[in-house]
Formats: sequence, structure tokens, C-alpha cells
Amino acid sequence: MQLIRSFEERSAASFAEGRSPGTCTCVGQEASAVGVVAALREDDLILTNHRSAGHLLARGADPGRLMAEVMGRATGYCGGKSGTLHVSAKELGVILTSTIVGGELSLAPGVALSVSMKGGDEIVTCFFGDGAACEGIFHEALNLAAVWKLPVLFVCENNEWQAFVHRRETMLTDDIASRASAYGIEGRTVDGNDVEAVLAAATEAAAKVRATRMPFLLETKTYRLRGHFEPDDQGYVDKAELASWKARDPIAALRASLLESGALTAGGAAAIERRVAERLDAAFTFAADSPWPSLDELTTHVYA
Ligand SMILES: Cc1ncc(C[n+]2csc(CCOP(=O)(O)OP(=O)(O)O)c2C)c(N)n1
Ligand SMILES: [Mg+2]
Repeated sequence: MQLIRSFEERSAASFAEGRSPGTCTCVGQEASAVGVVAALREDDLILTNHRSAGHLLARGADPGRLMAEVMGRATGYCGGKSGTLHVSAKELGVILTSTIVGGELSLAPGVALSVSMKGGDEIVTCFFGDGAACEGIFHEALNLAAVWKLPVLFVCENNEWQAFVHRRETMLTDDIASRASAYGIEGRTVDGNDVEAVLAAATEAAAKVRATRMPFLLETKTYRLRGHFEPDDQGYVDKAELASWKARDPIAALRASLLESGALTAGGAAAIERRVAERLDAAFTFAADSPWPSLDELTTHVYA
């Protein structure tokens, strides 16, 4: 979680200094990413949305190659062609980052169908936002996955915001998980800022999907602590709302509870931060020093 937080904050700072393009950070949502991804098997597949750095890093992505991709360098996960918003990493089973809101929902049933046709017991996890859950494709994807009995763990990261629109303006209910029953499948809401709660809920949900080959809708309630993208001064955000969620920062909460239980010492916590900082120093240097793709790469991996 600390690696994700620091990666995103450095990425935002690097953009502010003109050294890399802007990104959509997942600051504040680290517990959701880590809790869900930790519940998956290594051969399970992942599709995600524009806030994907957390999912990729939780899956074990190399922060150097990830930053290189953001910077458009040849050493990036997609050779520098995807940038931040379309990263895929086949070796990590991360099939897609979709920046078309709901694009990941439209493709996840197809990926799960291919798993089913091959007879495997992998499951497909599809991360999407509360905004995507208000699109028509949400209905189509969940309905089709239910009717065709496809092993998809749908994970809605409900972070209250849909770009610059609050979810109160686009939905009359608080929960998205309750929509699962409309498709005849199971759903559950969990505190998305409590990594242990997310891990427990996702472990149970993933086991159900694996055993029954039926989809499941897990909703993690969380909050986007930075702007929709960089730069974004969050001038449209209610100050009290932001403050109340800052007080529920998932990393600070975990650190406090581990310190209190004695599982972590202050020195241990500092060591984690130091290790993360060293790793990211090396990663950002690697990315910035990496070459641009060569000109003869211009028309490879694209349709013409
Ligand atoms: C089909 C489509 N419509 C609109 C946009 C512009 N857009 C990008 S992100 C976003 C908000 C998405 O909200 P949500 O699904 O809740 O994800 P979050 O950004 O909160 O993680 C919008 C409207 C887009 N990229 N794709
Ligand atoms: Mg949202």
C-alpha cells in the first residue's frame, strides 16, 4: 500500500515538474487494490480501469517499467505505446487498462468465456468505478455473465466521485452491490479502506466464483483523495467530505492498528517507508534514463 501511495504521489510530483504526463492516481484507494489482488491466484486474470496503477503494483508490477510506460519509454510494459491509461501486462495477467469508462466491463465476460471454453479454473477480476456502474454496459456485462455462468469477480471501487460529478447526482441509492440480486447473483459491500476486511471479503468472493463458476459483485467503499486527474485542485469537492475521508486514510489506519497491536514498531514503519523510497528512487531513475521507442516501432502493434 505504501509502494502504491508513494508511486502515485511521485508520479503527480513528476508531472508537476514537467517530467512526465499526468495520470489518474488511486491515492486513498490502496486498501481496495491490495486486499482484492492479494485474494487472487497468480494465474487469475485482471481487467481494470483508468485508476490501474494500484492494481498493477499490487499484482507485482515493476514500478520502474510502470513509470517507464507512463513516460512513453521503450522499457515500459507496452513499449511506451500505452502511456498510463492503457497499460496491459501479459506476464502479470493484467489484460487491460481501459480508459473508456465501462470498457473493462464489456470485455471481462469475453475473457471469462475463453477461460471457461479452455476448461480452466482461473477467475477473471474486473475493477471498475461507481461511474461505470451507472452506464448501460454494467447491466449488460452482469446479466450476460450471470446467464452464461461466467467466472467473473466484478469489483466496483465506489469512491464517491465520477470525474467531477458526485455519485449522489447519478444514483439514488448508496450501495451498488445490492444491484447483484437483479441479475440473480450474489453481491456484497465492504469497507474499502480496511485492507483486512477487503482481503477477507475478496477471498470469500473469489472462492465462490472459482467453485460455482458464477459471477459475484463486490463493492469496496473508498474515496479518491486526490483529484480526478493531475492537475486537479479539487475545488468542486466539499471540504468536510474530503476531511472526513482523509481521517479514514487506509494506510494511516493500518499503521495505527499494527502499532497498537505490537505487530509493527515505529522503527519498522520507518524502515518500510525508507525501503519504498529507495525502490522508487531507482524506478524513477530507470524510467527517466530509458530510451524512447525507435522510429521503426511506430507501426508495430497497431492496426492499419
Ligand atoms: C465512455 C466514457 N465516458 C466518459 C469518459 C470520461 N471519464 C473518464 S473517467 C470518468 C469518471 C469515471 O468514474 P468512475 O467510473 O466512478 O471511476 P473513478 O474515476 O471514480 O475511479 C469519466 C466520465 C470516458 N473516459 N469514457
Ligand atoms: Mg468513482
